[in-house]
Amino acid sequence: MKTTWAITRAVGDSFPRALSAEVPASPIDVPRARAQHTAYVTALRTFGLAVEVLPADEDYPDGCFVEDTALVAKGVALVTRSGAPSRRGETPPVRAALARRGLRIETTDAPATIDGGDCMALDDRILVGLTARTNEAGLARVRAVFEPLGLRVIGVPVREVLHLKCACSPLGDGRVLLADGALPREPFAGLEVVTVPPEELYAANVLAANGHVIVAQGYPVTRARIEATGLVVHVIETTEFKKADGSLTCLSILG
Ligand code: CIR
Repeated sequence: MKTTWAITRAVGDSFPRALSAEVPASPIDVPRARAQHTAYVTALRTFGLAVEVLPADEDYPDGCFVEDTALVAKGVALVTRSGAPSRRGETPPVRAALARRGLRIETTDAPATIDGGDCMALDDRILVGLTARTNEAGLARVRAVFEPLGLRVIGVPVREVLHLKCACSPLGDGRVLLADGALPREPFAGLEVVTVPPEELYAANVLAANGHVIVAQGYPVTRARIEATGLVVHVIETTEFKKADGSLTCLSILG
């Protein structure tokens, strides 16, 4: 299915205070993060997408990781309630942008928690990672919203990584990229799987749309395996987002 738009959110001056599991070896360089974000937005535009860049809100250092705020499929946007309490205020401008696009808006209430990075929407199913950020009540909320629309919703236990999509991401047309050995294989049944070797785990998160794929710089095996499928690969530096446990899908919501 053709992707026509993307919502992104600018990198704020407060980005160095973003959540991260470990203190990075060097602090986040905001101008460099902005240059990397601009390269990402520019690439999305060359894929034929209308890209909206929402302004940063300095109260929310993680706001550029806009993927976590909503799950979009079949004309519906489920606005999430992050498992990270400091991120729960990020949703209002994203919700408004999604409503302007004519999507039906659904919401998430306590005790459910969902991070969009735990949700992988494919043509026939949505995989939902059960993590420290997304709980069983969150999975039940995804089921309640999307199963009536004909999508299968499958819970996937996730260990070792922050979000489901740290270990897998859609490539389009029934293909997925999957870190070797990181997740159970049953939820991926019927899909063409391209594997990522363990030493390139970070590269398992790519952003795909309309036959194009953005891959993080520095992961040659993954890049070659994706190129071998015939998809057009664009390589982008993501060093500053990696310092805050982010990568490529997390920087946009697509529809
Ligand atoms: C966080 O811990 O929430 C952010 N620092 C990183 C979120 C990355 N999001 C994503 O991969 N979907």
